[in-house]
Amino acid sequence: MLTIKRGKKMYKYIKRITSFVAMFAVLFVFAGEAMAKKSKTLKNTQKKGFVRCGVSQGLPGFSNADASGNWTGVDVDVCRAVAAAVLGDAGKVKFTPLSAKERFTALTSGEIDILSRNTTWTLSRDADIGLTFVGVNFYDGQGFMVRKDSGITSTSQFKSGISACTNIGTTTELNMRDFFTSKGISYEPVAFEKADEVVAAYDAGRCDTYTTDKSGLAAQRTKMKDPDAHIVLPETISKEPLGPVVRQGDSVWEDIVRWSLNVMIEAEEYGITSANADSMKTSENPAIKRLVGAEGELGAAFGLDNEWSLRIIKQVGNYGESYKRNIADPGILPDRGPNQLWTKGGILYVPPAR
Ligand SMILES: N[C@@H](CCC(=O)N[C@@H](CS)C(=O)NCC(=O)O)C(=O)O
Repeated sequence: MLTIKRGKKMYKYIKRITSFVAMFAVLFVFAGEAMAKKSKTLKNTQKKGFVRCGVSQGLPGFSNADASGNWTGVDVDVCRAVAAAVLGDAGKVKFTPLSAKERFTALTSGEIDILSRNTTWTLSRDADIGLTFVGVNFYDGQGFMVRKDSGITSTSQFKSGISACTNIGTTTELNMRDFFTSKGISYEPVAFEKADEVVAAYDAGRCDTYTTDKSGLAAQRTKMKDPDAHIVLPETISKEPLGPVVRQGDSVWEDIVRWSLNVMIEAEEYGITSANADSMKTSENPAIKRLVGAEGELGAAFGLDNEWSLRIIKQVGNYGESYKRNIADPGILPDRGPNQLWTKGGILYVPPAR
């Protein structure tokens, strides 16, 4: 009797231990899988074979399509850099043109995976609406354009009753309100969703001033009937740090986009260009060797190979090359201003890729 009882107890004991072991084994496998799991966005991007990138509806120098639908610009280059890193080909990007008003919903709804469209990093955008800003690819500020023949050379000459053309769904609208309110000037906003409508309205004389990011003024001016008939006033009324944005919740994808941009900036800092990147593999400088994948394993943390950053530099170029090609050479903003490296008097400063 006693032996049977003892046997039953032992059986129960063994059963309990076995179920504990099984439970731990399952947990262990799940944890291991979770750690090895790639970013969901990265996985989907690799499955689709292209990066889904939201851009403007046409802003020369930043994101602009030519007659055959080829997109160029510094914002475009951020998406091309990610494509080079994760797909091996900077050309594998699908661009979705978006108005300022549409852009955030396109990202949060999953229509695009990167928003790279002259978008200002602000607290409420970063914190409130499911977005994460990954860095700054252009430091800007808001300005005003007027017709030369208005005789206005400074915003200090603005008077109540002034009409201002602008885009809806932008920080521009908000800054403009703050600016005029703080100066006690009553103004008439003339706002449109599409940037081309804003430019056309201003160009047709429907408002006294056109206000947006200074980069936007310089870019849109190229579309006007007589660009030389207008001036951009010297004052800058806001901070507009423009940068790429991703959806909240995929930190690996966020890191990939952040570091793709950082690689372009750091490559310029170390003098690595699309032309010399391969030869830099034998550099004496370990920081350079890491950036061109000849030392360290920087790609492993993202689930990428070790040549991801070399491909960015070879296929897209460093930040300076991108700026020159897209913004300086076409004469949009030849002077880099704050968008110069910190080592050359600007404020472009990225954490080290190591
Ligand atoms: N940086 C500001 C303004 C962005 C903006 O949309 N600006 C207009 C005026 S330059 C624009 O990009 N237009 C181009 C387009 O809509 O395609 C923001 O993030 O709200």
